[in-house]
Amino acid sequence: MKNLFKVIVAMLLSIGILNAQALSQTGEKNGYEVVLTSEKSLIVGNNDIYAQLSKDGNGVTDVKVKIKVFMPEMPGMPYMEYKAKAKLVDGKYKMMVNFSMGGTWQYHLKFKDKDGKIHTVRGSVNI
Ligand SMILES: [Cu+2]
Repeated sequence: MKNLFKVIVAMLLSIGILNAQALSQTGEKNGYEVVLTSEKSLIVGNNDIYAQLSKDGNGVTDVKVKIKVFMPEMPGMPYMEYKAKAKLVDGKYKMMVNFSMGGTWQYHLKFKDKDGKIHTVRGSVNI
């Protein structure tokens, strides 16, 4: 019984640590503010990532958003990438991103405004 209690405490602690590593990044491009988040920590495999856009303090929901994540070629490992299109859900752009391995992934978050102009926010995440 005591051991079971220890296991449960250890699990709760690890969940807390994982949650603490949820994605939270901000970017800025051409007057647009971009906030990139995840509810859970990023993992190897499928992840739901959310992008919230605003301009002059107002939410922007009339653009098309997509993301490309990629890892450069490394010794013994080819270039890897994954692309996803976002869907607008409750004012946030939601996209499913698959990271095929751990490590540092670069991302290009692109969004096309109603004038057809494409804006790109660049960054990186660690898995
Ligand atoms: Cu790699």
